Amino acid sequence: MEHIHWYPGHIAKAEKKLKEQVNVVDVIVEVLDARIPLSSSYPDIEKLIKERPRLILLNKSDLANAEQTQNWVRTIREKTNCPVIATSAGDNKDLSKILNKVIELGQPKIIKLVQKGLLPRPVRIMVVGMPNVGKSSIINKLIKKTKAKTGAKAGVTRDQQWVRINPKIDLLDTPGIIPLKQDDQRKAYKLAFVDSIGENAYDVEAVADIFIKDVETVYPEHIKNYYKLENEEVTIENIALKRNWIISGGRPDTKRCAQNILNDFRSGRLGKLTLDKNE
Ligand SMILES: Nc1nc2c(ncn2[C@@H]2O[C@H](COP(=O)(O)OP(=O)(O)OP(=O)(O)O)[C@@H](O)[C@H]2O)c(=O)[nH]1
Ligand SMILES: [Mg+2]
Repeated sequence: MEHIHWYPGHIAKAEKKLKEQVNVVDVIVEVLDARIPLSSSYPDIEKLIKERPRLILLNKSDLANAEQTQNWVRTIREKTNCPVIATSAGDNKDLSKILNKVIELGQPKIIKLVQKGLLPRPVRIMVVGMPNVGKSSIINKLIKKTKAKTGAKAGVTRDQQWVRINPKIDLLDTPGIIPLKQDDQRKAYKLAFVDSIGENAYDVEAVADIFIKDVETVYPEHIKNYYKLENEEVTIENIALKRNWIISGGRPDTKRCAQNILNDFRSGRLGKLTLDKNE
């Protein structure tokens, strides 16, 4: 398997900034990608956020398998003891749930302040998560304006300030980016599937190759049926030939095909697929 690698310098910088942000908030809203709830999570999150209360969102649930999302909500809730909500950017029904939960999670801190003789204040929250999981979209939803920049590519957000989203909640308007670690290549591949890793860190054909194999494992025949393969083996070459994507010499255009397959998945055209198995 070809290695996916990125720059350690960026990781150290991201970690330092995240620590500074965490220091000034009471409650953390951790955003995971519902299609890969495990691979988009960070094993050391509790240490990273210094054991602050945490609300976990399984975002992009509109792109994930609904039944699997419900299973994952339950599993993660049991495993972490944190509240977990499935969300999607295009749906506002989850907004009041998110607001109520963060107020509830922040209460013990505010009560403590009051016991110390200080005045009560709004709960301070921030959104954290890996690149491209939908942090800015969630912040926009909380602020109710399209103020924080959203973008299709990884690593779009910069600079920060507080935004009062209601009398009880202050939001840090810049999300915390959880650094990717290089030690788990299986995870790295899954993060590449959902476009959480910049494309210069990997070979698109290698990633698409693992992608179709993973999908066939979790959803047998899905790739085969979607790309209308018959008796051919499920490979990028065969999909390219089927689509008539040919380069000079009659060879399949595997590069174009690989990019297209990943785009089909990322846009949801390929269907609602959850690629982390919940066992
Ligand atoms: N289908 C779907 N798309 C979403 C959802 N949330 C975000 N997106 C899209 O995913 C892409 C990334 O969303 P952002 O909100 O910019 O993600 P981010 O975590 O802030 O990304 P970075 O700032 O790059 O780390 C954008 O194209 C969004 O429109 C969702 O729930 N469902
Ligand atoms: Mg962003």
